Amino acid sequence: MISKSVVYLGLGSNSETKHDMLRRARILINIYLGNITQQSTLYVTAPWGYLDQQDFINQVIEIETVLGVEELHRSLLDVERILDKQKDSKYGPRNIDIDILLFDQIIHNKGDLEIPHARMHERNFVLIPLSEIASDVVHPVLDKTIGYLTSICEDKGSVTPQENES
Ligand code: PH2
Ligand code: MG
Repeated sequence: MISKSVVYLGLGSNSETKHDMLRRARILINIYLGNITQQSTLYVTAPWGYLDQQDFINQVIEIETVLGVEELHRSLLDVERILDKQKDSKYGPRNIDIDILLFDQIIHNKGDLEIPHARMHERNFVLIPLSEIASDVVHPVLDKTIGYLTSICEDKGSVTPQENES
C-alpha cells in the first residue's frame, strides 16, 4: 500500500472568469496532484490586504496525494502555469491562486514554501471554508483545531457562501 497524505488547498480568484478559473483548477488538481476528497462551498469574499479590487471567490478543497511536499509544490506551480496565473502585486488581483494550507501534520519551512500557510489563521476567507470540511483538524504549529482558530479569528472581512454555483 502506498501511503497517501491529506492536503488542504486554498483556491482563490477575482478575475472576471473566476468561477471558470476555480472549475479548471479543480480539474487540473485532480489530474496532477491527487483526488479531491472534499470541497467546501464557494464563498464570495471581500478583498484582504489591498482593498481597492474586485471581490474574490474562495474555496478550500481536501485532496489525497502520493506526492511529497516539494513534489506537490512543483506540480501546483505547473497547474498555475497551465492556468496562466497573472498577478502584479503581493495582495493585488489574480486570476488564480492556489495555496497549500496544511499537509498532514507536517511543518515545512524551506525557500519560499511555508507549511502550514503562514497567514492562514489570520484570514476568514481561508478559515471559514476550511472549517466547513476540516474543523477538527489540528494546526500543527498553533496546536489548536481549525474550528477553534476560526472562532477566535479577528478578521472582519466579509465571507459569504455563494448561492446556486458550484
Ligand atoms: N488573496 C490574496 C490577497 N487578498 N483576499 C481575498 N478575499 N481572497 C484571496 O484569496 C486573497 C485576498 C493574495 O493571495
Ligand atoms: Mg494566496
